[in-house]
Amino acid sequence: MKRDIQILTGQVLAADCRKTIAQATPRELYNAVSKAALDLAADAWKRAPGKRVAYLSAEFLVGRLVYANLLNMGRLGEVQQMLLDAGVDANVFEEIEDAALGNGGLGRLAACFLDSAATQGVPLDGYGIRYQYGLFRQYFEDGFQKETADDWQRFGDPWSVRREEDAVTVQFGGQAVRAVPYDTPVIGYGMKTVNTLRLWQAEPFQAFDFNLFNAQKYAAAVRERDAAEDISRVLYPNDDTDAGKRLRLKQQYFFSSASLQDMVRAYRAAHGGDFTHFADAYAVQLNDTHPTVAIPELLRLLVEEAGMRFADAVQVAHDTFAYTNHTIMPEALEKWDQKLFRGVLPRVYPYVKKLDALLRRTLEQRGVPMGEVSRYAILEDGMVHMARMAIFATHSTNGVARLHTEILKDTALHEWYELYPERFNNKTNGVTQRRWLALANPELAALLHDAVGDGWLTDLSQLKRLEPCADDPAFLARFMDVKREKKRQLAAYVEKHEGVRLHADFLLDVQVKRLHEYKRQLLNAFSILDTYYGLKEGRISRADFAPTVYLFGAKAAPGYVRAKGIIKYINELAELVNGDADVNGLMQVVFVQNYNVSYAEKIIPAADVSEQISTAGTEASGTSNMKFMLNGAVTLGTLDGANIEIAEQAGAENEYIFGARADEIARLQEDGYDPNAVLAAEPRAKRVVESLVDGTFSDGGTGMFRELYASLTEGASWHKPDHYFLMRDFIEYCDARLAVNRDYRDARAFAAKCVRNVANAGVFSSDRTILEYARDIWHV
Ligand code: KOT
Repeated sequence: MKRDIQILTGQVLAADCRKTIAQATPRELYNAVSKAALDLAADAWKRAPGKRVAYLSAEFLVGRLVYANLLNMGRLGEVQQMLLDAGVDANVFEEIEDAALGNGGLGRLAACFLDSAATQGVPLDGYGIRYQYGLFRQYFEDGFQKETADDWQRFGDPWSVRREEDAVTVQFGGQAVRAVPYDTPVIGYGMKTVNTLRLWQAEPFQAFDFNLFNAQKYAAAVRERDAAEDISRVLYPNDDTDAGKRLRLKQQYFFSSASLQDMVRAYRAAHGGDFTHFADAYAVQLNDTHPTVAIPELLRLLVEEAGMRFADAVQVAHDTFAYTNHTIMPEALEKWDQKLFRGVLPRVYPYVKKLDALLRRTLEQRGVPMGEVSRYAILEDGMVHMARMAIFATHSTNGVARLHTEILKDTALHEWYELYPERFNNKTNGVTQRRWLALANPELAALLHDAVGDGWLTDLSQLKRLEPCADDPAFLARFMDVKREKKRQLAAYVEKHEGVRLHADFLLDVQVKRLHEYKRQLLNAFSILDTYYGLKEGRISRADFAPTVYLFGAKAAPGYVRAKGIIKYINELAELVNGDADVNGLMQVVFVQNYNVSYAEKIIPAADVSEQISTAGTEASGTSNMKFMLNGAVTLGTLDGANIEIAEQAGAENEYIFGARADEIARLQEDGYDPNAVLAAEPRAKRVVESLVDGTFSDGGTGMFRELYASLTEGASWHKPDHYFLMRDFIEYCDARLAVNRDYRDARAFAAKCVRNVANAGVFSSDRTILEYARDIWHV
């Protein structure tokens, strides 16, 4: 019999705070509803027998769990009705902040995979770190980014269960810490499968030293505790770069070792002490190189605790592990100083050395010339090269979009592809339609329900049946109504949170993603400034121009000065444009603060245009591009990452593609590229770039704008001028943007393009991605 979540919630509230649903605070209600739901999921939260996948990731950017879990449990409507009956706003949980245990695409992908695996019945558990503080919260002060700590647990963490009995010990040189798992159920749609997200928290063995405390040496008394807790204190806020810091390596080993100990213990309990068939019980996926230290750790455990020979252990590791590469940015390829590594992990380092020696013997056997060995070696130039270890010691290396995998094979990892071509494979990323369509856009979901039914919730390819609707005026009218409503909702939210009245009747053009030079938010800003001048000076006809809101959301890594300079620049641009009555009816620039998963759920469904403008060959895949497509925005983008496959699926005539392709960029890098020649030949380009230094804008005396200017025109010690080719693509981008604007004026034709995007988004479900991993890599 279906139990009543209302009765359960009432019982929890009565027991915990002696209040009714109508009386409870949002936080009390959140905790009570979550606990009640957790209780209803308990029966389904059982480990099925058979091989399991462990997805090891330093980041799981799950966002807000309560609505998504209720949706998958089939309880969302019931809870909304319950709140309504009690006179409580159905959006009451909007106050509950996201669990932002990730930076961006890599962490959000892990969260989409959890949802898809549970929905598709793939036995996959996530393993990571229970950071006390997630990604910093961002606000603007005088247009500059400021950061504050993200204390996400202050609302409680009702979705997790602490499993004291499963704690393990992780040993660093002289320091031993306890790893305590907190388990969160991962509830598949329909609740047929409930998997587990197991996040480890670092704790001391002793809360404090009593003798020191009695001697009034308080700081010393809690030193051990602080040192242990520091390990899971905070998420490193870098996306696409690596810090190379001691504490970061400790984090990586902490969760890798704890997770493997967990698996080894379970294996031993089920199969005894013979570990030769470990790979039949577990497939372990390494989400980028962050958990790669798991490889020598498994070797150590197999040799020292299971008595296996090293060569046999290597075979087990090879069969167990697989590695996903998420970026070719050279600064993101992890390397650790050998001395640092050995100092932090003296018990593991010998197994790295043995792997390196085995690699060198293998290269010799395969006839690789001596002079080439240094390109492969794990231990080389005083560093431990993690990606090399990950490719050598696993059976699979995959890229995350077709172009990305081709670049890995042809250039970035070419030498490895020559050695092990059979290991390389592509798994184009995807996103979960439960969160990114059903939950974020119930209005569009209802329209789809009427047009093609609900099968798309677990089989997104069914959206293809929507294609004829692109020619149906009645359907297009309803689609446009939905867009209008989502813009209206977004405008209300933006007004509340930013104090800005967003034009809900304008074309909405959006770029939301981490702030990085290669993603080229600065190119976007330059083109907006060019449009501004064009409108003011009559080069662009005001009468023909569809009024546009340009919306940005992005966090910059706190130490990434250029990225912060770009944020300041865009905020200055916003002030100029929004403060000019002459263009107020035509343009608005808004940079929202603290862009995160929950903000994305509001912004993406309202967008008309999805800005995906990275330099071709730099964005491995992108995943927001897929979320926009699914919600019926057209892509204004370069042929980079998954944009290529998006244009292929939707038809290039339904997107706006511009700019140099990856091969041209590679050629320019080889043969030379001179942005100053573009500046000399193209006054419009010159004018917007000069705005960095000619007094148009102020960087508050920080020198940030002059440095950005120099990066474009002179380069720096570590790069040539304009190394992301903004000037190469500037005019083409402006032209493509004007083409979008022109086409938008035929509202119906534009809506038809949007609908064709929705209809062809089927392959970009993470359900498809996860089933490919299961079939080709994990064999489950
Ligand atoms: C690398 C090092 C540290 C932190 C994050 C990264 C990282 C993030 N590497 N790649 N990503 C993004 O991963 C997404 C999911 O595959 C891709 O869609 C996106 O293009 C990558 O930039």
